[in-house]
Amino acid sequence: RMMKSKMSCPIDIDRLNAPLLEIYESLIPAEEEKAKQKQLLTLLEKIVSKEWPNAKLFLYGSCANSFGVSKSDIDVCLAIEDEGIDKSEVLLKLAELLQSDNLQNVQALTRARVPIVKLMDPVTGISCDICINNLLAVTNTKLLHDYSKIDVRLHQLALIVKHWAKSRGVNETYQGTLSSYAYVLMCINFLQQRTPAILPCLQGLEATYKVTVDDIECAYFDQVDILVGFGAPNKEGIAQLVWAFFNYWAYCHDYANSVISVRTGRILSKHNKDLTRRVGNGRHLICIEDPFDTSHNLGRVVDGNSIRVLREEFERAAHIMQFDPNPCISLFEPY
Ligand code: 3AT
Ligand code: MG
Repeated sequence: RMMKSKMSCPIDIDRLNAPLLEIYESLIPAEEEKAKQKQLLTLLEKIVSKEWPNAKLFLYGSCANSFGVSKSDIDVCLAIEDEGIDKSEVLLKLAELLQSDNLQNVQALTRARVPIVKLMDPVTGISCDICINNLLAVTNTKLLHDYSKIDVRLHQLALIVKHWAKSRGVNETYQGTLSSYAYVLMCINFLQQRTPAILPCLQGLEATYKVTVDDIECAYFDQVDILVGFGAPNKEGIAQLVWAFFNYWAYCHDYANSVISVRTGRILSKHNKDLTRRVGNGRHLICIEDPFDTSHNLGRVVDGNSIRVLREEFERAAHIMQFDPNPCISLFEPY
């Protein structure tokens, strides 16, 4: 594999700003979709409170972290008193209640890695996954949302990268490629690394928000309103950033030795991390540290075959951004 880290950005790259922004705008969900999500959440709250009066429902994932595109499913977390509950029993009971309230395609997946109930609401047409007490996901959702308020280029880059990943079939964790969550973390870390930096490291600043979830202390600076404008000294446009993002992952990233770390705002060396010692799975072909659960590598799903697929896709994208006369079409061509 040729290392082309010295590849320089095409001088006319800014011609792609307008068409990329047009694609970005088209990905943003309409206001009425938000209203429908609210409507479904209200219905679910009504159903749940009858059986579990003290339970709470939280939205998490792309419907709450701001990185949702139109027609996304929604992710809901049922927070319920932990003492002596059996998650499978709760899920089965929940499925029964949903079914009798006319929700469609209700399915309890009690043996999944993250056990959930799936459903489709025939009134709004929205599909939904409900998990139980996954409050770490609710907390990382807030972190991502807070990052998104600092500089709009994160929102632009992440929606474009997610759209690329979905179009190219590399957003499928069950096939060994990366989750949307992993791609957004890659975008955040990438913007933390620009010079001058476009994003700060929120976990490196004085903590204004602190919660302990599953024995993990989650703390960071969340008064992001005062950080708006942080990235202003950096004048890079979206086209240059998309070019640089793919160029980085195609030719510059040291897959064997580096860990992407939003927590520190840096790229760490694998040798200073416990990731390599984690039992049960020796493969760490790409390392993306979870910002709170730092023993968790979001790249652990990637195997010997899918790393090749991923890297070929990064190279394809970098090549298109460098040479293709019409990158905004080729980049998102279905695979
Ligand atoms: P889509 O728009 O649905 O593709 P999403 O942001 O909802 O993107 P996912 O469906 O991949 O992302 O995941 C839903 C949320 O679950 C995102 C994140 O808060 C949490 N999450 C996902 N994967 C992990 C993980 N491996 N570790 C911790 N939290 C995770
Ligand atoms: Mg989702």
